[in-house]
Amino acid sequence: MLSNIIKNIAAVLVFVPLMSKRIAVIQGDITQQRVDAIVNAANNSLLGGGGVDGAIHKAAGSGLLNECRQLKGCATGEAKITKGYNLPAKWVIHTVGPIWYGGNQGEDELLASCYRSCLNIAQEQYQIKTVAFSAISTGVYRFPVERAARIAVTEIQRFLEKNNSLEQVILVCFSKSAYDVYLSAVREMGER
Ligand code: AR6
Repeated sequence: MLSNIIKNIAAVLVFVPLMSKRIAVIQGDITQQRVDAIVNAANNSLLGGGGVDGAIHKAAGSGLLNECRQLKGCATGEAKITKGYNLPAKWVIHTVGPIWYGGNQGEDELLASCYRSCLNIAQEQYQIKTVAFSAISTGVYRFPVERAARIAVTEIQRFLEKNNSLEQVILVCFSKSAYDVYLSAVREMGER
């Protein structure tokens, strides 16, 4: 309980200085984010799993799984959208990141494609203004975190440069170590 309060205060303290920017990094639980859309790190079935996928399905309730069943899966690097059901977020964008096989199986391009697909869905189809991403592929799929963070920030920056409809993209990191890595990537690459 106390540790949760401390974590939330820490998240706010870190979040506030970055508020003026369109890319923010926070440490927290994506299921609790009050944004228009959250991005799930799903698998090809879209029928749930562990990690962030399991947490999102648990928090959203069975309506999410019912809608996911109609989608007939999703290819790696692509994305599909559903409603958010019991989540504070109105929408869930489900994307399937690549499994890391050492870097010679097109992993970088597939991960970049995940970010582009999600951002395209957000802006073209649903007029979403705020999107929170999980750290796609960096858990069970074992994508190296520093490399994943650079790809995420590069794609988000490229997109924001060309598109004005999205007001803010938040990178939600579960662990402090992931938070440090994604924040460094944002700072190193700087918002142009
Ligand atoms: N909020 C934010 N981030 C979280 C949360 C949460 N509640 N829970 C975990 N993470 P992973 P992947 C972080 O394994 O590597 C699933 O079974 C976690 O610490 O969830 O893309 C799917 O069904 C890590 O940094 O996703 C697939 O089979 C990040 O989310 C497979 O895992 C991603 O870790 C996808 O693997």
